[in-house]
Amino acid sequence: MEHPENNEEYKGLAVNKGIEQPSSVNPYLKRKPKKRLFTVADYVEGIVKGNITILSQAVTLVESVKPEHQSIAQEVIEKCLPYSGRSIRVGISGVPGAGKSTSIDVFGLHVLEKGGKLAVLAIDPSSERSKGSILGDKTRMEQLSVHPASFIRPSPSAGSLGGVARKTRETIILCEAAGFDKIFVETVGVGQSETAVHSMVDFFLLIQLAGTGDELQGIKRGIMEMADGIVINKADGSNIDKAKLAAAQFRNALHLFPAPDSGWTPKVLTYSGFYNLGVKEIWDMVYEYMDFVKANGYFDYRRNEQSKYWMYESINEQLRDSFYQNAQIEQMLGEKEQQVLNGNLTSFVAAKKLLDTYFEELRK
Ligand SMILES: Nc1nc2c(ncn2[C@@H]2O[C@H](COP(=O)(O)OP(=O)(O)O)[C@@H](O)[C@H]2O)c(=O)[nH]1
Ligand SMILES: [Mg+2]
Repeated sequence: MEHPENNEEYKGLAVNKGIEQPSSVNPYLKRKPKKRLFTVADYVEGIVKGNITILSQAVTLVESVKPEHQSIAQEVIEKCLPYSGRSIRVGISGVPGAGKSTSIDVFGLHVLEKGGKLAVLAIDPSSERSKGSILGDKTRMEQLSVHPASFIRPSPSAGSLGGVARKTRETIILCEAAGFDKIFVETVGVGQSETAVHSMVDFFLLIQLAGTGDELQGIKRGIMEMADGIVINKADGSNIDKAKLAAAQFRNALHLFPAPDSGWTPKVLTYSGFYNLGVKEIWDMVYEYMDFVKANGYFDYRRNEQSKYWMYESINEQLRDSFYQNAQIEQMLGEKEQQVLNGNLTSFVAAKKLLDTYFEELRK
């Protein structure tokens, strides 16, 4: 018996034979085609036409660690190169709280008054940990973030500073190809990231604060030497005199440094990002600098030097990756490290053994 419930003993109950259930997926429904991956040509065409969606997607590929994404990205970058380079690139640095985000908002609106398009990028080697401490707060870039001529992209979170910086530099190329003629690169004013930003911009703007009386302390000499302009923010309210004093101190300190290769004398200005005071003067300075270095040839010289620098950086990065990702090396590394720590091997010999093994592996 098919259904035991249909037994005589159960009165007033009849269970019918069931029917076959249709598949839960409608067989007549056409399967949605998989999201089509753009070809290199699609990306390049979209970027050159200024399509922001495609630009964003291409930047995502640049930031991706997947080899198949990287290979498309590299081709796209190469094809975009002829359309790139026609922009002014400004690095903006300052310690957290200096007012970078607030300032970039007003700086951005100021430079866009004359037309054109602005891309704001960032280099933040800590962003993986902090989930994007800079440019994370688009709220402080209230006006710029909704401006139709702006493109704001937080720092790629790629681990090593070198990797993050390379990706930002490649993103600059894509943005320029998409018609962005003004590029800001923001970075936190601590440590090595300034060097990275300096190596990809035409003008390096350092935002400083007044107030402690000995402003110059704690500012790394190297960072000051990189600056083409130093601007003291928050020169408003009762802080104006302190800001002016700080500016005088910076001017004096700058005299102690050797004259920069550009022949340009770095300027020190005070301003208030919050109250939008002195912002025009800052950008007059930047444009004056651009005219100056374009006239004396330093503009092209610096860009060429940067290209050279990035070639060597890329070689170093790829060699390092190839070495550390080698299976044999990965296996040996811990053991050699231990031997060095135990005093059984000198650092130099350990390194040599690892490198010898690596080169042998390559020959296989
Ligand atoms: N008084 C004054 N405060 C400012 C000025 N610019 C920024 N701030 C304040 O300083 C704090 C840090 O600013 P923010 O732009 O987030 O700095 P960031 O960390 O360098 O990006 C915020 O509370 C701002 O409101 C300014 O020009 N004057
Ligand atoms: Mg900020």
